[in-house]
Amino acid sequence: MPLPPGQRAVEGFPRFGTHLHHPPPPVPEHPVIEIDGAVTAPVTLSETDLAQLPRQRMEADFHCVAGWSATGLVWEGTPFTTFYRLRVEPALRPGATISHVVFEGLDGYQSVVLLEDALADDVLIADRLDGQPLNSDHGAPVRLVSPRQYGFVNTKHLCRIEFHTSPPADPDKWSPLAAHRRARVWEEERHRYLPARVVRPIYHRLIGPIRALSARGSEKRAR
Ligand SMILES: Nc1nc2c(c(=O)[nH]1)N[C@H]1C(S)=C(S)[C@@H](COP(=O)(O)O)O[C@H]1N2
Ligand SMILES: [Mo]
Repeated sequence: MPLPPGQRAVEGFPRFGTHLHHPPPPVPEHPVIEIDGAVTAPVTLSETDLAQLPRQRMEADFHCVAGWSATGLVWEGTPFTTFYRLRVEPALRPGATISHVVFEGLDGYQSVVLLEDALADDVLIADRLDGQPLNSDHGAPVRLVSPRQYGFVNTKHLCRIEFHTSPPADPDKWSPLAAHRRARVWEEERHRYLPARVVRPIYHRLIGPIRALSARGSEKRAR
């Protein structure tokens, strides 16, 4: 499988992200996913509720916007489409047309995704990686996996999903690193306003420092 434009394969699968100076958030004793937004009433799904949904196993590469790719990962979980049809659609306010979805992690991290991208057939709410339960570096207890979108879409430690009928408030709007709203790796949609060839070398240079921070965050947990 060739890599998308501007990506380089790395050995293994590093822990990475913007909250890396912190250790990964502890997994609650009884993890839940809250469903909120354009619903008649918020819904809380337990692990048991999730476990009852159909499951899928998928091999995929993982592409970080900074330019590294981890290859041949095997994920298992519930397809997001299935989750949406079975658990979200019945709870929506009558007549609500969803356009955007906000995925939030236990560390406060958020990604905003177009519903149309979230409904792609390879998007999973994953709880296993390479045959093991997800560890805390990679998003325990569950994470979003959307392999055709850059890593930053793939929210780890998922605890809340909000469904919106218009673009949600955007804290990223004036950030110099404003992420692309679709973030499709094969279209190289890295930055919201700047062309990929401009940001590629800048992002590449961020990998080293960010990985150093990540290792510190993981050590803090181990201690
Ligand atoms: N909750 C949470 N999810 C997150 C992040 C984060 O900091 N916190 N970082 C994102 C980024 S930028 C990337 S590249 C991937 C990295 O996933 P990994 O740590 O499993 O390699 O997670 C994404 N999801
Ligand atoms: Mo990333």
